[in-house]
Amino acid sequence: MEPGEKPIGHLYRYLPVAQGKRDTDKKEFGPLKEKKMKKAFITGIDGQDGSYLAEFLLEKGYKVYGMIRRVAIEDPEHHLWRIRHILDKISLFPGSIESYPTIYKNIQKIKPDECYHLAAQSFVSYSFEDEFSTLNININGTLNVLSAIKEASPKCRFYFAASSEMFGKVRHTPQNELTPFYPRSPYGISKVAGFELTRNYREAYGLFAVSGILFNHESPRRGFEFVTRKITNAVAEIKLGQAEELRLGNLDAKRDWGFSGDYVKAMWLMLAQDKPEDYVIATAEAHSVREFVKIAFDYVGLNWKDYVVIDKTLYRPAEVSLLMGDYAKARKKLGWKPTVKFEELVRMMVEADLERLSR
Ligand code: F7E
Repeated sequence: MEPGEKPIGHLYRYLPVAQGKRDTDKKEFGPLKEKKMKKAFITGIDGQDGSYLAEFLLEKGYKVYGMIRRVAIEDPEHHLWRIRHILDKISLFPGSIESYPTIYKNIQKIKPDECYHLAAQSFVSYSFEDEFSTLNININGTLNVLSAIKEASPKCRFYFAASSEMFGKVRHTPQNELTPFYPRSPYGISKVAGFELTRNYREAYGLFAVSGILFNHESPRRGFEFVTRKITNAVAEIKLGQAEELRLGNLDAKRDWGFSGDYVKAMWLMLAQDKPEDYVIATAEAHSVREFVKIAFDYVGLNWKDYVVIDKTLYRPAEVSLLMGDYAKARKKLGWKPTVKFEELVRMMVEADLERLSR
């Protein structure tokens, strides 16, 4: 917050550091305890993964800082619903990954022990419509965060949210850390650039910087534009008589879908290792969009064929047909494995949407 600027609504109390109110923190935790607490800085804290990660790190005893866009502060009900329940336990800064000065300022002030860079334009479909902003935000955003850490807090451990979309058109299944990249979308290309930047900052400047190559991961907090949430939300609406059909694109695409809550633990484990290395995080199972649809409709006792309409305009100009990850390295070195199976994930999401829409 700039000097002289007025606090924005009730978020005033959620921005203690940004407003130079650090003694509030001291009162809460005491100077000694605060010193011992690890500090984590999360970009994209208001997204699906950011919210689970913030909860996880709070439970581990971290002091959690997040950067959110000014638009989120202006409209917290709409933008901060995933972290509403922990707003009084975290410190939020307004800022954008597109602006080097804001990131530098925040990182210099906080001096975090760990930085989780999750913020991005993450909707693959949209990246075909606006490839310029996707590449700009995702590539420059990652460069800005890496550079700010190098300059302001070089001991800070850095996590980059890479993606299975980097594999794109695959020749071998399953994919692991050695599988070559062949991205099929501006989004995938931007993530390859972020992955390479992360590697280069590790090798050239000695940062503890790692990439988690995460396959699709979902939850009841998933954005409504992604196919899983679009399906579970529509299934709940149809069941409750609030909608009549569900329009979808390619039902044959296969993905390796896991639970976001499991995947954030892997991010933390990657930064807790002695050596910085990249890891694939997945479930090693692939299912089609059609299977997801069928299980979701079956769960509420409806036949999906009566409601799903194929809409060719929802097909992508270049599709990724099949992704399935081999997480053997993460299992061996991090001791990580997924705990939520595919069918359980679908049920969890349908149940949550039914519950929300019935309120
Ligand atoms: O699409 C097909 C679509 O948008 C999955 C992001 O988190 O995971 C995600 O990327 C599949 C595609 O996710 C619709 O063509 C059919 O084959 O849910 P999605 P995504 O593109 O796989 C990766 C790992 C990331 O890193 C990304 O950030 O579903 N599909 N019909 C559809 N997809 C959508 N969105 N909407 C449809 O109507």
